[in-house]
Amino acid sequence: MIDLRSDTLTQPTKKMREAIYNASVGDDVYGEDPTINRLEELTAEITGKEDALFVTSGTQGNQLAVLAQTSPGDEIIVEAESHIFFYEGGATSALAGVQPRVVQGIKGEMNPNTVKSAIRSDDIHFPDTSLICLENTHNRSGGSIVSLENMSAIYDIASNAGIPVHIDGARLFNAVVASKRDVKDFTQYCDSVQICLSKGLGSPVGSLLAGKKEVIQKARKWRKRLGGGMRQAGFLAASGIISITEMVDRLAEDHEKALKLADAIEEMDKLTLVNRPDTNIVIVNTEKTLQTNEEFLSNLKKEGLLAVSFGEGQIRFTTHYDVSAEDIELAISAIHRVI
Ligand code: TLP
Repeated sequence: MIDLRSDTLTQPTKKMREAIYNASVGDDVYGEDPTINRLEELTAEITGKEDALFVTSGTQGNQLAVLAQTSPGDEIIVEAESHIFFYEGGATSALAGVQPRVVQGIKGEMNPNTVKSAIRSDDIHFPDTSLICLENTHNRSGGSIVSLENMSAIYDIASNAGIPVHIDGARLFNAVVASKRDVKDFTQYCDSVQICLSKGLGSPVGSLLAGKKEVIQKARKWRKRLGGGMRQAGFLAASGIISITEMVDRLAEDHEKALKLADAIEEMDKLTLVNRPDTNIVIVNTEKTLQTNEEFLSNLKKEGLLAVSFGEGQIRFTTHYDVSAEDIELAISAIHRVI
């Protein structure tokens, strides 16, 4: 079975398994796990931030960023298709007690002027705008890269208003590799950033939240409150260190595989490419096949290919470490048979 449902499906590499086996560990709630400490230091260094925190998942990292930088009753600005708004079970409201102010973007980019006018003025009727969230790459826009120009313009507006900016950088390294830039070129335009180790970077578990010391200190307390204070979790961090030191450059291969798939789909009469992939996600409109998503996915499965529904009439294919260039050829043949 060729599994293009998500890049979360990667299995840890042999080197990761060895590092996990050999990791030196300690009780991280006491701050005594040397492998976690190393991973957090490394992340702070790479992102140019004062401190970093190892967390269980991307969702936890995003939610800790919200919890650490807002108060109940505040408003946060989020893009309409962002993971924080779309896929995190309403957690910003359920946990932090903030309400989302939704701005529709184009390919994940919010218009800076729209963001500016969404910031609340000082009025007794209004909530306080306390955080602006960006997502890069932007998942529901097909892994599109939010440009540095867009980030910089929003960050300027936010800074002038005294509002912090958080990046959901679950796939920030994909943006870094595809645009041949440095991580700090992106993270200079935020106050906190969440990066997933368990997507294209191949680790089994874990994300990192980086930011100012005081923000990370608050996030650490919130992580504990939420039961996320893990003990000898250096076993997981050991794999994470391999992810950020050895698995980044190879993301370019995932991008090539996505382009190859997109090129083939573009030639198919009954399918329409929703996006030319910037990175590793290909979204396809299947309406002309007259198959429901359920039918289309089940027919793909019969042909040995897995994908996911991305709204009725749309299917997402995500490339990753565990699919080879030959698998992409097989996937293309499977799609041909289904349409
Ligand atoms: N995305 C998953 C699903 O939840 C949709 C996927 O398969 O793409 N931010 C972004 C941009 C993400 O895409 C995801 C996961 C997360 C945050 C959450 O990460 P986890 O799953 O570790 O909580």
